[in-house]
Amino acid sequence: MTASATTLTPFGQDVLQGLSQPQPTLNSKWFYDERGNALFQQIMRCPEYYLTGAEAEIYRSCAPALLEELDGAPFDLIELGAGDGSKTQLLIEQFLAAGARFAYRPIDLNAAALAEVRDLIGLRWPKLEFQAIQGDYFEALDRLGRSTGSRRRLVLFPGANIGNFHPGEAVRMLERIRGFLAAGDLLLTGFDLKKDPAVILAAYNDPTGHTAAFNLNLLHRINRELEGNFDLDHWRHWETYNPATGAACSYLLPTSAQEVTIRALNQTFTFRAWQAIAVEISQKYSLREIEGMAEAAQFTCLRHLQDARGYFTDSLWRVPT
Ligand code: AVI
Repeated sequence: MTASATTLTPFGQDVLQGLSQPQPTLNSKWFYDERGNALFQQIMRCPEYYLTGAEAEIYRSCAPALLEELDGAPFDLIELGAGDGSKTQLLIEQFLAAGARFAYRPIDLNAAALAEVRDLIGLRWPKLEFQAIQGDYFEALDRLGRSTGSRRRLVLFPGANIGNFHPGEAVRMLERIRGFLAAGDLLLTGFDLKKDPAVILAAYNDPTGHTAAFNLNLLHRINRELEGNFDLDHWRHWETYNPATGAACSYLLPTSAQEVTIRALNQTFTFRAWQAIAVEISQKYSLREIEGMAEAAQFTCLRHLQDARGYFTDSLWRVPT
């Protein structure tokens, strides 16, 4: 008998649903358990994974452009997915040096990451108004409430996290964020740009194997948390990039036929040799496509802040009056 969906954790429910589809799928949002977070930190240090360095370069110099749009008014700096907060510290440094009046309110699912950010901020800038909000983006935004417009909001959505949603879902997500903002509020979103496919493929195929370990960790997680018996020696990470659609996709491939029992789901899944499990999309965009998304989500695209190589953009949008 299949485990009833109501007795399962959200992770279990999602795995059951994903692996039962004709094209088996696992959602990349489950990558980030403790080991997954540590592996992602290693990926961000890989020279091939250019995204982190490119965005840090942008954050190091983008404060004047942001402050100009805020017109000297006090504001809330809300960050969706704070991670270790290191890029945002680059921004905070510049905001404080320019005499800006603001509070920093990072949102993250990961309580440990938020505690680290709180300690860091407390140490460097003890007088800065700070509120960490733990939860998924919308739950946390709900807790903050809708913008009243009396205090401006600058929302940061960094790290190309938007790329982990299919383009249609991404627009719906941006529309939902807009629902928490008032006219004049700003959204700065990190998008990875279309470029030489070889550069993109190398970023998701580092020779040290951190990306492979990161993706395969999802099967480890199923084994650990849902009593699965995936045999990791028979699974491989595989990356593709389609320059026509801009989708970089990760798959997990069994090198021989596999029968996998997941006890918490009361289910056995069979996989033919090389039958892929789709695990992640990392969508790449052109500047034009980003402008189209801004329009579709009813924002005004103000400007693209790019790194010197033109690999990445943090696109600045405003809620129109
Ligand atoms: C978090 N996210 C933006 C990363 C990306 O580039 O899609 C996750 C990642 N997957 C493999 N490497 C990094």
